[in-house]
Amino acid sequence: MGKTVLWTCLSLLCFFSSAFAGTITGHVECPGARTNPWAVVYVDQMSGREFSPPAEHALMDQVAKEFVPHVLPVLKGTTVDFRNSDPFKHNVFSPDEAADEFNLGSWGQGEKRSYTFPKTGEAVMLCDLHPEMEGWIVVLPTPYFAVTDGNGNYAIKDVPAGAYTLKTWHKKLKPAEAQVTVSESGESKADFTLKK
Ligand SMILES: [Cu+2]
Repeated sequence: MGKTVLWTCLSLLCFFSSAFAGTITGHVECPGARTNPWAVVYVDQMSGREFSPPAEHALMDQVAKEFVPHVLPVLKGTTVDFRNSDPFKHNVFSPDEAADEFNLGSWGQGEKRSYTFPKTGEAVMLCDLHPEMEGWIVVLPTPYFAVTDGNGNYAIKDVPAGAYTLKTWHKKLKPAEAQVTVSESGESKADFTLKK
């Protein structure tokens, strides 16, 4: 088989895999949220499918005594870089099981330390130098997830066609779920109203 044939096959494969993928969009209503509610919407475990974590690291920054972004969803096995962008020291630790109750230590401006999240679950990120700081890493079973924007809207792109359970995560509100069917083209919709 010549190179041209191989490239044609690869191109067709790319074409079909993108053709049979859709977008899930919707709105998440969060009682009490006046700005971005920072809700996560994700496709739950797909039967018989395991996903390789991305080679590229995710980033959680520390800027003006805040974890940025406030909520970072990642696929299980993803390595997150924790960067300090402030001109003073920060620490990162988590009391949660999903982060193996780590304490990464303290470091100065421009430096970063990394951690690979081995299991699904939520983990709060805290800084023992600034008790007001709080961020969240949400470790998920599939790469199909999104965080709500400032209006509570979300869009999960490139989801392969199929029927799935969609779930929500919010730091204070109860999880909700919905069944969704992604067609071979176009958009599926799922709105949620979360409860306390
Ligand atoms: Cu700090």
